[in-house]
Formats: sequence, structure tokens, C-alpha cells
Amino acid sequence: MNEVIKDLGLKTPFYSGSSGQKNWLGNGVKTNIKSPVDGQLIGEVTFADNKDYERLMAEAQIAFPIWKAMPAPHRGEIVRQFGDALRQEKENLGKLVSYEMGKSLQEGYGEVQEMIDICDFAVGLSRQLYGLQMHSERPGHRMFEQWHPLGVVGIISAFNFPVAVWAWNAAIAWVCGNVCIWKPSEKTPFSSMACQEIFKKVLLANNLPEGISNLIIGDSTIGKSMAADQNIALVSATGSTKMGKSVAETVGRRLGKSILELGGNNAIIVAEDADLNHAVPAIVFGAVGTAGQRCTSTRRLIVHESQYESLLEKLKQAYGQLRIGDPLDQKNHVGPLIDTMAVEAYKNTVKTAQEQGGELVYGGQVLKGDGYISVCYVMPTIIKANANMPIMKQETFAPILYVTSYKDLNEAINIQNNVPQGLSSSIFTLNMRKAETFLSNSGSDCGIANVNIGTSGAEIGGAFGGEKETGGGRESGSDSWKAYMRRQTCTVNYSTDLPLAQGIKFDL
Ligand code: UN1
Repeated sequence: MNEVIKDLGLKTPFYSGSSGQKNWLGNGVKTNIKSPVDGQLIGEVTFADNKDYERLMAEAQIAFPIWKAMPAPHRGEIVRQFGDALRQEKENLGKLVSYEMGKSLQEGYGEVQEMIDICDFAVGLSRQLYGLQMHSERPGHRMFEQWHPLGVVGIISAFNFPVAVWAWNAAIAWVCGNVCIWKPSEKTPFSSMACQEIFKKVLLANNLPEGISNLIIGDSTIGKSMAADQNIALVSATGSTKMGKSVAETVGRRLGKSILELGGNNAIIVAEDADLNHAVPAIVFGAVGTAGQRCTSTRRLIVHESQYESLLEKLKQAYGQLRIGDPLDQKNHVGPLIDTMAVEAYKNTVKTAQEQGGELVYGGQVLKGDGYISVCYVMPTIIKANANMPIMKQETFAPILYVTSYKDLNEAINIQNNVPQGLSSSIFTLNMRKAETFLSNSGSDCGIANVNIGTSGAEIGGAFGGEKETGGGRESGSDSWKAYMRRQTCTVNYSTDLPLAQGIKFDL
């Protein structure tokens, strides 16, 4: 095992080689996992095959009746303990996420903090899984709705948030009484193994079966099996639109439920009256944070023509100050892309954008040499673009920012909405009319619409997700929990009569 991992000192030992002791170690193909930070081997994992999947599903099915029989606030208590265990492991787990995925250490810690926060949210929620009571039209009748667990929830997560997105789903799914099977990205298995071991320790300390949380490390064949499996009541999938369409088709064919959180193509509109002291750092963080690999990353900048040149100058200056390198070194702002395939996608996109008339004004190169040995580091890039360029309608998971200008707000909103994706959006303006127009039903068509903050870094308290090719699902806060439960409408007749609804008479 890699020395960096050994030195992490996670209080919960999580990796003991591919000896088959852990329930997530499979019998399929062996794969080497390398860090994008330094190209070093982190370790070897053995992918699960379908037999392993069936074994885990059996464990989940044994665990479900035990877990759902516990009152929801008691389930909340287990999630509270998980949150506490994460507080203990925050530093080391954050480092592991940073090393395995390549995001900055601060963002690695932030990701674990997001897990802790969603646990707190879920604990409170465990006492608030409310149903409504309606007035029945029939005398002596009571009508209400209640919410029951679904069963086994499948979670498919992406490499860019290797642990937090799982926690958004799992913590909520658990307090709702479900058990989970988690297939993380095969690019970041070690972070998920650490999480599984941390939660397993909590379960075992409470005499509960590990099957409440199941981890399966495998490639897309496992994701496909999950989508097709009748035993999975809900599949919550985060990742590319291509993957989401395939999951939706398969789950839809069996009329199962899905929550899809897919690609984004997020824009910031900068109005003529924007406070650039706030807009510039928000744009830079949104475009280059996590090396442009968030689904909420800022990919398009739509700037009023009066601000266009001066903002571009300010951005070029700010980009010039960015330090690119080892994300575990807190002096650096931008780490590597996840792998060399992502670097190829970055190169192709920069090239295509130029072929389509875009003008490269900053970056565009892959970094080589000392400190960039993994060949996964790229220069954050700014491209002067024309909103009609087809490449601007695509999401590339890389720090590439397209900048385009507009004359009036309606035009800006049209440009912002005229893409297949609909996740996050924002406007910088000090003008109340413009802000409210942007938030109105003729404004942004995205699931997230912000004023005077950037497109990324959503809080867990809100429902997270977006429209159109982003998939329409909502995870995390607000009333997203309802998607993890089944609704039951109940009517009780306590009268001495049997009146029918709609006044129908049926006398025998
Ligand atoms: C994702 O990239 O899949 O809003 C999720 C954000 C994060 C979540 C991103 N809280 O940027």
C-alpha cells in the first residue's frame, strides 16, 4: 500500500489488501488505482462481479426488516454516531479524498464537513418525516397520509465528490428506513472503503448488521445490474448525462424510481452594475475550484458589453496568480484532473473551441515536468467565445471558462438557458429588478439560481439538482427525503355508516 495512505493514520483501519476479508472486496478483475496527484500507485482493488453483487443484495435484504423496524428517531441516533465518527476522522479522510481525487485539501475537508452536516440534518429529519392530514368529505372519517421506507436504495456516485454525494443520499435514505448499496466511481474506491469501514464500526457497536450499508466496487456492469434489479426500489445516480440516460431507461422499463443528478453547464451573468470585487473571486473559484470538475463548476460567463473587456483583464490577472500543483500543499489553488483521459478531453475541447471561432486568451496547456509527474495538471483556461459555438453547449469536466458578451438582460437569460443542461446559474447585479427578473419564471431555468454568489458550493440544507438533461432529481435538503419513501394515503371510517365518496349511492 502507498506510503501516503499508510501515513494518514485513519482511526478506522480500512484497507487490508485484496484478501477477501472485507465485504466490498470482490472476485472480479484486479485493478491498480493511481493518484492523480503524483501518479503513484495507491493500491490494488478487486472489482466485484455479479456474484458479489448478489451476495451483497442478500445481506441488504436481511438487514432491511431489522432496520425498518427501528423507530425513525432511533435510526437518527445511529446516523448521529456516524456524524460523530466522521468528526473524529475529518482530517484524515479529507486528506485521503484529496490524494485520491486530486482536489485541494481544503475542499477535501469541506467534503467531509458536508457529510457531517448532512448527518446532522438527517438526525433532525428523523423526527420530522411528516405526513399531511386532510379533511375527509365523508362524516366520521379521517384521512391522512404517511410515509414508509422503500427498501433497498442503490447509490451510484461520481469521482468528483467521492464521499459527500453518497452521504447526501445515504444519511437521508437511512433515517427514512432504507438500506443502501453504494457503487462509487471505480476511480476513487479507497475513499469509499474508508467511509464504509467508519460506518460499519458504528453499526457493529450498536449490534446492527453491516448490510444496512453495502459497498460494491466495480465498473459499469455493476451499475447496469443495479439499474435492472427489481430488488432496488430507488436508484440515485450522480454522473454524466450519458450514464443517467442509460440508468433512467433501464429503471423506467421496470417502473422503478430514480433520482438523477447529471451534467451541468453553469453560467454566471455579470450585469453592468455588478460589484466586480465580489464577482471576480466567485467566478475564479467557480471555474477553477476542484479543477473545474464539479457538476456546479462555472463554465460560461455572460458579461454585459460595458464590463466585458475590463472583467476579462481582471480575470487574466487573477488567473496569473493561481498556483497549480500538489493539492495537499495548502499554498496551491488548483490540483490535477482525475486522469489522463480527462486531460485528453481538456485538450480536445480547447482545440475544438478554437476551431469553432473561440479565442484562447489564457491557459490552454498541459503542465509537464517537476511537480506535474502524473501529467494530469492543466492550465486553467479562458476562451473568448460566441454563444452559438456548439462546444459551449457541452460539459467538459475541466477548468475551461467561455466568456461571451450581451447587450440586454433578456438576451443574457436566453444565452444562459439555451443549453441542454439546467443545474446551476447565477447573476451578479446590485439592481433589484434585474435580480428578481433572473429569479422569476421568465428567468433562469435551472434547479439552482443564485444572486451575487457563484454557481458552485451549494449548501446541504437546500434541495440539490437541476432540470432538463441534468435529470430532474433532487438530493440533500428541503423535502428531498420524500423521494426516499413511499407515500400512503389512509382513510379511516369511525362512523356508524358507510358513505361513499362523490355522494354515490349504492344501496343493497
Ligand atoms: C457535484 O459536483 O456532483 O454545490 C456536487 C457544490 C457541491 C456539490 C457538487 N456542494 O458545488
